[in-house]
Amino acid sequence: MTAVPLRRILHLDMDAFFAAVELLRRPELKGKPVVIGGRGDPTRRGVVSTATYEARAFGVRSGMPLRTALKLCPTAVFLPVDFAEYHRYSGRFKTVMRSVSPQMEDRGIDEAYLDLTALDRSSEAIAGEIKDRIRAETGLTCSIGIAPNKLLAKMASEMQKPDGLTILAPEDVAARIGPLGVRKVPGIGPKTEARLAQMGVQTVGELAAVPVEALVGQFGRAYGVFLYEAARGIDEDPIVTHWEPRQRSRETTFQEDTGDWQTIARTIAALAREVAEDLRGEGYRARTVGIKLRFADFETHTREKTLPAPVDAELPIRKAAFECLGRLKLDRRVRLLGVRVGELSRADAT
Ligand code: TTP
Ligand code: MG
Repeated sequence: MTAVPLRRILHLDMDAFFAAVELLRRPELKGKPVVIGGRGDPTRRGVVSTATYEARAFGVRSGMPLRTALKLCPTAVFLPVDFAEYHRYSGRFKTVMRSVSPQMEDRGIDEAYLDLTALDRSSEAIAGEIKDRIRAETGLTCSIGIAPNKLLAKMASEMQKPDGLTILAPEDVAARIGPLGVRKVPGIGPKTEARLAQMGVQTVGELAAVPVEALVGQFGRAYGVFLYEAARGIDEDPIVTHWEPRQRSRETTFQEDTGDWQTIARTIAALAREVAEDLRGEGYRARTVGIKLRFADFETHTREKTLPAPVDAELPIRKAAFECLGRLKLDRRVRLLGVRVGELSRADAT
């Protein structure tokens, strides 16, 4: 058996995010119950996106109808959702995180993971710096959890909201998560909670006492094993630093400049095939195909074609590349050729 290296994962979650952003431009509302949702009119249809902690004290929760929130807290101020503004702030706190380590996993508008394993500063120092810089650059607070994996880090960031910092050392895990209700485990929702309750299981510690066979029998193999491991704080999910590429290209510089049409044609075909393989390997399709051609004197030309529909097959990409090539006058020796595809979309998107 190979030893799994101990990781250090940080999870950051912004506090009352949409509401906190709204308070930045309406500081007079600080300390008051404020509810963000829909068009901000509680007499019309819409649900609560989030609420300040003052409004939560009245029982207001994300996802409930605005009307219900109004009944629970008639004195609350209701404001409409302004996604564009929240996205701007989301970009800012993630820029701070990425500057600490590029090993960041974006988990949506108000949370992200960061892999600290390779950093040689203490968890406290890193968390302190991130909090200070986010506060300085946005005026917002966040809660941070640091633990040996993503599952535990996310549970830790919830433990001391708002403006919290919770560091779970491996030896503390059982004692810290055992007493929590099973709903505190990311991946356990209300239905699983209810089924576990029927089995007499309310806490993570009680879940950890259930044999894996019993969980697999109840919930199926994949989810049963997930529950078994989660109850022990086991999670090997890696950080996924995925980002959506906008284009893919391949190019090649000839060892010697060439004026030979056969060589140029063969090269374009080979580059088109490589680009198509890249696309399929990464699960994307492209809507545009272009070529780049640099002559021996470094004069560089590009041509691009937009396809009627996104493609990831070699043939349409090669055809389009040759069409582009046909639109260039090959009157000098060529130094470099490239094929580029753009306007990428996920191949699995409909
Ligand atoms: P959360 O992080 O769940 O909530 P929060 O940031 O408002 O509060 P907390 O301090 O407890 O983290 O969600 C982040 C944002 O996502 C939240 O501000 C609004 C939005 N959201 C919805 O629009 N609908 C929902 O049901 C939830 C849960 C969140
Ligand atoms: Mg949040």
